[in-house]
Amino acid sequence: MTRETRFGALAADARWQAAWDAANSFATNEGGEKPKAYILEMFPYPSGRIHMGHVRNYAMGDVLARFKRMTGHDVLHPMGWDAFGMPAENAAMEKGVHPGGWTRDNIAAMRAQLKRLGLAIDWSRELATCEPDYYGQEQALFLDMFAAGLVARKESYVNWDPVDMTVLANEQVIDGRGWRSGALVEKKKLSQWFLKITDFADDLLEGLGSLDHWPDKVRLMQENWIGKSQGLEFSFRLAGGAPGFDVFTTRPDTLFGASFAAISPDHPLAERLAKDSPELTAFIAECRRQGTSAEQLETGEKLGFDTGLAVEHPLDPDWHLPVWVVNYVLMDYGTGAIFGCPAHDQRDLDFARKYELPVHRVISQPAPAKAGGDETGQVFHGDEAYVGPGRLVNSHFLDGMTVDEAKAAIIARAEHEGWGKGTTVWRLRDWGVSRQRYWGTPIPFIHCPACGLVPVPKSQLPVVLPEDADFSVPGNPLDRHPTWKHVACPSCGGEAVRETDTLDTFVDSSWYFLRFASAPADKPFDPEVIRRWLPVDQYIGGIEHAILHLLYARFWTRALNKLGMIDIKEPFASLFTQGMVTHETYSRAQGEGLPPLFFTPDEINRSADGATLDADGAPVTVGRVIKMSKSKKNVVDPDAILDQYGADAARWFMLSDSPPERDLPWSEAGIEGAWRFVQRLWRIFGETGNVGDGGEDKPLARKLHQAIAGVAADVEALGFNKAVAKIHALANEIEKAKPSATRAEACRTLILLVAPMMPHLAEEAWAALPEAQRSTAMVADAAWPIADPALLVEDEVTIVFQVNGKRRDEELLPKDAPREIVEERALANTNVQAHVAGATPKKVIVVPNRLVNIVI
Ligand code: ANZ
Ligand code: ZN
Repeated sequence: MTRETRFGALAADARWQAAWDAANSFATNEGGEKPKAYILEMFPYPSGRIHMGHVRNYAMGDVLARFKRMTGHDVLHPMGWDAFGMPAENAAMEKGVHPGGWTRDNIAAMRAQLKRLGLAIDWSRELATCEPDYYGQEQALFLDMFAAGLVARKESYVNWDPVDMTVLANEQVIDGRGWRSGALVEKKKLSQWFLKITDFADDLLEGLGSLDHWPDKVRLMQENWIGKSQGLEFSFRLAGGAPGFDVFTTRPDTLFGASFAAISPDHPLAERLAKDSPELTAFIAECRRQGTSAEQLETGEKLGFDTGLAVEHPLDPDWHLPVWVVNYVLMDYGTGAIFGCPAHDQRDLDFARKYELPVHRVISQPAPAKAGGDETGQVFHGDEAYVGPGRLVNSHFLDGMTVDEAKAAIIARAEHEGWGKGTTVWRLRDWGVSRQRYWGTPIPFIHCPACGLVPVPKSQLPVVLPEDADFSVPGNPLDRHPTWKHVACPSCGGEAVRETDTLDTFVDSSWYFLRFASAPADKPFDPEVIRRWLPVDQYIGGIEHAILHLLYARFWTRALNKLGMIDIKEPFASLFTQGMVTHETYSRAQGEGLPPLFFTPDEINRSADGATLDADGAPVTVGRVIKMSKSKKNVVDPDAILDQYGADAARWFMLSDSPPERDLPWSEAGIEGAWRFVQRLWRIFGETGNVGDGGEDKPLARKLHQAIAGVAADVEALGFNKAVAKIHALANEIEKAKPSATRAEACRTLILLVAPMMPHLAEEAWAALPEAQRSTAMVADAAWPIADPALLVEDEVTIVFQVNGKRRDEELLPKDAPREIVEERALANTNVQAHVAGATPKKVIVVPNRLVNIVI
């Protein structure tokens, strides 16, 4: 092969992608003997086109997968599609296309784009969750979970999105609005399917402790989401002695600071009282119209309705507290009722100030140092609740205790006197998986008027979605389909109807990593095969999945473990959350009341002092560097970049500039730089035959072997930008060095070092090597070079010479040289002598391998 002087990236990309395909290079070695490495990036939603965030995510995973192959692992590196969900159905409603056709077209387009990146993926394992061979097995698992008591059907208030006409999970309600439609969410009572994730609350919490290779931030977010709270549950009696209601508190220590009791608008007592009170009925309706997200309740306006009832304080029956119905008390947490202690709870304080209720301090507050003693006065001032530590005050027998001591004392007393008990409550709710949508996994149940709820027999799976559905009106097309839901009852044969709810798409992504490892036709997976591949060794994805997806996948893994289908409990041994790809924005104001008009980076001419629009040459406003998003038009299309620079430059840039967990600001200069470096490497690789006078170059050999070890360690730790820096440094050293056998060897080895990151360039350079210098036909199958340990240690070190603690010079000396020699060299140094000026040193301090300090 004659060697081009420039690397032709586009031709090389196509050539090697075809070669890997033809050789089946990245097929998983099922029954292999080597250690396994399961490398997984979160699978994409097939929205239509890949974006730079995908490129970054998949480039990272790919480097690791290729590196693992080179370092002697059987690698599983699959790809698939999280293919159910609303956007397909919206496209159906807006454009009249079928969700299935839309989705499959998108998959084809995105697959082609991903292939252009040259990913080392075992495409034979590709799956799409919208295909019956996948969701049918999910239905089978759902039935297994039902049989094991992990599925429940419950009446419950749900978040109803009136635009999408579907139920939303709490986490899909953002600021009281549907996450997708932006419509104000309403509360509605419906019979829903639930997965009993709360059965595993304790275990999911405890398991976090074992996830040493997960970011602390993600573990903390999960911990908060699970939300274990320990406290006291006790009952209030209505004044006069009639039975009242139970409350839950995490701060029983503040009981003497109570100033009211509050119940949720959904509390049975509120509903009972509302029967005789139109005002209360109206108030409750108003509360239901409001959002229910935690954030909204924390910061939104506090609303209350005084019922006129009162309860007895449990420690003093003559002390009566008014009972209010309050919007920030949720029915589905604790008992749906609280006592309010405004001095030490911000929500209660906001509420008390608004409705002019008493505010009593019961925890002393350390005063600022200059003001002297702690604040202990009973009347609490200001609008900021004190939630910090302190000793109990104004609290009878609790006075002087710490918060923890007082909690224990109250719980002991309540249990002794029989009016309350210590309890644990969880923030985690059972997972409502019902969606009133077409484009999802049909829930495999049948409602029979005679037999009730009947599971679809496994022999009748999959329950396949009907192709002909009508999307012309909102609502659930399955529900109004003329024939699909009408079936014979599997149990009595009578007329019955199918369940028309489909599963939340988070169910689809809760087990796909198992199906990648093993996908038999007749069952969800083969446990034997799973045993080999799971857990996933490295999972890589966005921080936006820190809570839900990861928690649900951890739950499914536990559920399947409980069913005896798998041995593990944690699906992802190591998790990495990568940063976003960002870009500045370009816009022009369009006048009052109108949103600004945004422009894409290619419509812009950017210079050091601003930016102009190519079309009219007039300036545009340069905005902040933010996540690339279609709405702000600050996107760079991966295809255009691949057309211009090829895959390797794009990959290299994605890996080089920022630590992978941080945001990566896209820049023209950055991709240009990557492109130039590709060409520079190509020239260096052309030097593999240039041995010059043939001699050995020890310093270069040392640099080379340090790079081999260093790049390996960095890639292993996902420190890609550091690995990139080391490769740059080695390239510089090679260019500086005179031709030699060592240099030729370094050029050859450098091909291997860049191979995981720039696989096309590496293949092209490898192929140009003489046969004898190639261990394998393709770099994709080559082994990572072995670093010579003897060359990893420096045998010379720089020793700093000081006189009276001031640095005067330095010299290169043999490592671990004897003290006398180091001292002698220091005293003989001319710069040192100039400062010693003939004086006799009082002392000579030698720090081995570091410095000599001459004290005169
Ligand atoms: C009295 C009190 C005094 C409280 C005080 C806090 C501070 P976490 O930690 O999140 O579990 N609470 C209990 N049930 C509630 C419900 N259904 N809706 C809204 N709030 C509820 O929160 C527990 C605290 O939140 C409980 O402790 C209760 O207020 C409130 F100085 O009781 B506390
Ligand atoms: Zn029946």
